[in-house]
This record gives sequence, structure tokens and C-alpha cells, in this order.
Amino acid sequence: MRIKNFINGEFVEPIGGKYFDNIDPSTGQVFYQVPDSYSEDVAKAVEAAKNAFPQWASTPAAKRSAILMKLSNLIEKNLDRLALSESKDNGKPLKLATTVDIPRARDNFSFFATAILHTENAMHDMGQSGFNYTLRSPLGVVGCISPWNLPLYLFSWKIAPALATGNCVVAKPSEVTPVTAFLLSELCNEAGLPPGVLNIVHGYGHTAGQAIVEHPETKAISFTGGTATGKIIAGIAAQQFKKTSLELGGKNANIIFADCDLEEAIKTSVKSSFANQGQICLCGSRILIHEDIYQDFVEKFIPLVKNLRVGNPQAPDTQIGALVSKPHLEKVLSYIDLARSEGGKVIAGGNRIKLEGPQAGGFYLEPTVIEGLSNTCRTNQEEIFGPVVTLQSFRNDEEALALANGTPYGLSATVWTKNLDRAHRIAANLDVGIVWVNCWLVRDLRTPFGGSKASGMGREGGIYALNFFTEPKNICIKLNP
Ligand code: TXE
Repeated sequence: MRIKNFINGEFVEPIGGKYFDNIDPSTGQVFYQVPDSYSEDVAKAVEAAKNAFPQWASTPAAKRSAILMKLSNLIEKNLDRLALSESKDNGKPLKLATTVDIPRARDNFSFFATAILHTENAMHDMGQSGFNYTLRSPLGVVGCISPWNLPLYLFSWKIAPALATGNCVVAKPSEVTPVTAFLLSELCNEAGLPPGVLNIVHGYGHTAGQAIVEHPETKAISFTGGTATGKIIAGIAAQQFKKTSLELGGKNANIIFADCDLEEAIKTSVKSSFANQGQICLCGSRILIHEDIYQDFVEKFIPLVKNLRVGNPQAPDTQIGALVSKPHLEKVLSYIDLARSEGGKVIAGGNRIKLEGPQAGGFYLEPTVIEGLSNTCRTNQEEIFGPVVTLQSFRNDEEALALANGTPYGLSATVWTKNLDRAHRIAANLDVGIVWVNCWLVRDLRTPFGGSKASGMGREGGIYALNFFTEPKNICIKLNP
């Protein structure tokens, strides 16, 4: 099976005619072939988007909204098929794809389809002498580039607000997990999205992805992925004064104070450490525990971790599926070796798992817990992006904050305490974009989403995304006395 590029409403081969294999990580077998696209494919997609732009931009918001709502409903109708493809492409448990990934992709479209029906533009009153009003217009052709960990979820998180606000899009899903984006392109035609409004080019990042960033006609780039890639994109975009929204890596602290509801903190920490095989930028990969409850936490946390069922992602009782690819599995294993060489003690997991039968070639890893490392070692400073967490103890609030803030990243943090003053004080002093208090990954799509420091630039979600994908223009009216 081959997937195709989606340009001007049609399914087309890459111009160079080349494809590469896409592997099912649960078996290690070839699943699909992916177009190996280059700048000439991107140029075709940009041309189609540019031609479609005037009409789409002038389509009334209510009509754009209706088309995107139809797309959202089609995702719901095809939920099982999309979830199975997502699970096979990414290795994530089918249950997770069915209950989280695909419903969220559906909601991304309905959220932004309805958001554009309720916007207001600013007016700045100057009293007797006049007033200003602000118009917001779509930018034109924009680029959306997404990663492999939450494929359709993050792909739609970008293209939904871009399309809703009247832009035409050239998008590239990760080359590692392109299948649901391809299936989405079929649904776009069924929903009546006009040709050229959304174009999807498949291929590698340094070729197809970079061509989207470099093309002079893409006016903005919305990107989620690794920090190193974000740096390359920011550098290219800056030369052309292109708007960028960069959602990059994380090394998030999960801070457990002695006055918390420990049972709840432990239960949620299992999820925040290992959900999606730990491959979520928001996972709490460093668990910081007050010294008074450290032993208690470890004694209760470790058995739950050891009980997690790692297995065939399509089996209904699987909690941890396969890592996304062999190179990624090798990268995560190399970090476990590094942790050992840095003096860390692996107290759960640490090994690759070889399953039987069709899954024998899959990329499975035991959920891994490591203690005894300093905060400054590489294991605690670099994003591992796998089912690996470290445990550290702290003595007081100041030390907890210093440890939490002591990495180059600033995406999110979780705080567990029943003390309201402490919760507010710690939250205000964490140098991150998102703080969860006594919960994790509770999402309201209206809130600003993104990070500080090496975790990126700009915010997605709600009005932040609508503003990113539009250009404000102030019009000043002088009143004569
Ligand atoms: O990300 P990349 P990868 C982190 C995580 C992971 C690492 C690498 O640590 O191990 O990043 O993952 C496209 N110009 N995160 O390799 O390479 C690429 O094709 C334009 C964090 O997947 O950044 C893909 O579509 N585009 C994260 C997308 O960028 C380029 C989620 C992401 O790929 C490009 C995933 C280029 N030069 C990984 N190079 C999070 N924070 O959610 C690559 N791409």
C-alpha cells in the first residue's frame, strides 16, 4: 500500500516518483510506503494553496465553520478506522487512540469551527477626537509541521485554526506516522473542503519539511517537534520575517509535596510518566518527592509501574504499546545506559521486551524508573521522550523550585499539594508555560498552550491560535469637532 500527497484536492504521486517504507512498530514490519517529496512537490502545493486563498479567505465564517464541522463529524464517523491506523502507525495502545487521539482530533475541528463564530475585534476609543478599530485578516498560505507522538491530534491542532481563520495550508505530518493525515485528506474531499485549501505533502523533515519553511510564499510556520529542529526552523523563518509558533521539547517536573493526597498523586504519576510510552511532550519525566514521603512514594509507585501491561497495542488490555521506531527505542535505551554510567540505580524496568508471535520484531521497552541521579546530569537535563522517569528527593519548597526550574526546558509542571498557598506560590514561580495542580493533562482548548525557554515560542489554543493565524490591522478614524 502506498499513501499519496494531497494537492489541490487530488491524490498525487511525488514528482520524483520515490517512496520510503513506513514501519508498524508493533511488529517491525513494513506497513505502508510514504512519498519521498522534495521542494518541487512543496512548490506545487504552495501554488494550489495560493490559488485557493482569495476565495477561501472571502468565504463567510459561517460557511467555513459548516465545512469544518462536517469534517469533525466525519472524523467521529470514521473513529474506529482512524484509531486502528493510528495505533498501527505509532505503536500506541488502540484504546488510547480510540479514547484520546482521534476524539481530540474531532474536537480540534469542532472547537475552532465554532470559535470563529464568536470572535470580536478591538476598538480603541479616543473620545471626541476619534477612534481606532482593528481588522484581523488571514495571512495567506501557512505551513503546519507536526511530530509522530500524537499524529492526528497535533496535526489537526494546527490546521484547524489555520483553516478556520481563512488561511490555506501546506502541511506535513511526521514521516514516521503519516497515515491518519492521509486518511484525513480523503475526508476533506467528502466534507466539501474546496481544492487547494488544505494540501498535505509527505516526506522527510530536512527535505519536504524544510522546503515548506523556506518557501517565500508561506507566511507563517506552526511547528511541534524537537528543540533542535525548532532552532533550524526559527533560523530560516527569521531571515524572511515569517511568523513562527514553536512547540518543542520538555523535561517536566512532577512535584510531590508531603501534604498531598498521596494515593491520587501516585495513581496520576503512573499515567504522567508512562502514557503513550512516555512519548508526550507534557509527560512528567522528573518526579521530585519531598524527603519525608520519598520511601513511601517509592514503595507504592514501583509495584504499580511493574504491573503495567506492555504488549500488542491492539490487544484490549494493553496499557503500554511499542515505542515509535527502532532508532527511537535505541535512543531511549542509550539514555538508560547513560543513567547507569552517571551513577543512577534502575529500580524498575530498564530492558527491551521481546514479545512472542507476530509482535516478536516490535519495539517494546519496560517502563523504567531510575533514582540516585543529580539534577545536573544529562539524564535529568535532556529530553528522553520514552517510558523512563527519574526520582529525586527535596527538603523544602525552595529546593523543589530550584530543581524543577533547573533545566533548559520550560514546558509544563505538575504540583501535588493540599496547601492552597503553596500551590499558588509554587505555580507562580515555576518557569514553565503550563502548570497542573493536583491533576495532569486536564485540557481546556481555550487556554494558552506552549512553553518557555528551550520549550519554544508562542502559544497555541483558543484566541492565541486565532491571533497567530491572522494579521491585525489598525484603522484610525479622526472625528472633526
Ligand atoms: O522530531 P523532529 P522527531 C522530540 C523528542 C524526540 C525528538 C526527535 O525528544 O526524540 O524530538 O523527534 C519535521 N525543517 N519531540 O525526529 O525531527 C519532521 O519531518 C522542517 C518532541 O520526530 O523535530 C516532523 O514532521 N521540518 C515533541 C517534525 O518536523 C522538519 C514531539 C518533527 O520532527 C525538519 C516529537 C526541518 N529541518 C518529538 N526536520 C513534542 N514536544 O511534542 C524535521 N522536520
